[in-house]
Amino acid sequence: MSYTIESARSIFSNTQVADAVPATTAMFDQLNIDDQLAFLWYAYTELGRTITPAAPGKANLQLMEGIFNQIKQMSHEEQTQLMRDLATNADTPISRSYAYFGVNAKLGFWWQLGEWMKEGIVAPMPAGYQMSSQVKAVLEAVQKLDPGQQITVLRNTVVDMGFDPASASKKEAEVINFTFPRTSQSPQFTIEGVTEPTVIKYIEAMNADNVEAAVALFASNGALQPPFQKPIVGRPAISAYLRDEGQGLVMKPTKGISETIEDGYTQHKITGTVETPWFGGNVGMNIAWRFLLDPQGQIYFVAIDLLASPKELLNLTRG
Ligand code: EQ3
Repeated sequence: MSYTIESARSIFSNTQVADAVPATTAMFDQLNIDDQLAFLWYAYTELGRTITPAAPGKANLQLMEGIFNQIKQMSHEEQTQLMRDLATNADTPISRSYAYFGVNAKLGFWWQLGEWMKEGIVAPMPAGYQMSSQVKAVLEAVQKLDPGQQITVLRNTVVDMGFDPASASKKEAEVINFTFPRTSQSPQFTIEGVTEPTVIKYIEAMNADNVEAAVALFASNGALQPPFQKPIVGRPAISAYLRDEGQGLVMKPTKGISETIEDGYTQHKITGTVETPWFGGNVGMNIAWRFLLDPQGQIYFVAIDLLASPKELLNLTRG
């Protein structure tokens, strides 16, 4: 039997992923625009407290200085309109620039606006604002999630903002990417039950921000499937994706299982936690990597899943 990317997606198919994340994001999408912005404010005032203060980085924020200067010169009404425009994907110059930010630049942009809202430099939440019952319902849904799932909901909302006329034609050079310098050495890890060198080299490369080394482990037609997304196929696309979203992550896999299947293919499921540079050790996301290696030991497919519960870290059966 030979594999297709589509058939590879169902290896270890009994893995329980955090479906509550897309469900809660869908609830958020139903809110009207002012309720969306209010929800984000309240969610952020709770979750934002655990953001590592150094995370956005002065050098990174400088990349957006031009836009920040424009925003600071706007009236509060104009600033509020800007935030609405971003959230409604309206076609405005700033909304277009935003679409060319990498994911972490988008988060950093909002982080700065949030700080300025606290200081009154950017329009704060109106005094006397009364939360609608819809906002309350989404906040309650978010409170039920584990912290790794909560920050994923928050991140998804920010990623979907801005006006992007042709995302497919985005060139890597045009994207503003943040970098997260590592303050400590690469984390040490041992994966109980897995000795496959490709898997170990992948984690080592990612923990050292060595995207080139990580991408070289993929077959030329290989694919990487991020949580709740479709597979990204081919080395150039995987490389662009990892440069944008894979930087500064600390991956701590702990357990796994390896199996030889047909025609020399092997499959490996490993579980553990992943930390983003935004929250550092304050939030450990429960993650599974499902690898399918071809007979040459190259990565034909890897799915990264955000798990439904910590119990899923122990689910290493084939399913
Ligand atoms: C200003 C305010 C508060 C109000 C305004 O009305 C609207 C908004 C939007 C506001 C601001 C909100 C802010 C500042 C929100 C900030 C949220 C942050 C910093 C969230 C960060 C989340 C990061 C996450 C969930 C990262 C997850 C990464 C993972 C799971 C990576 C996994 C990977 C692995 C393990 C691999 O092996 C390779 C690929 C991949 C990258 C997928």
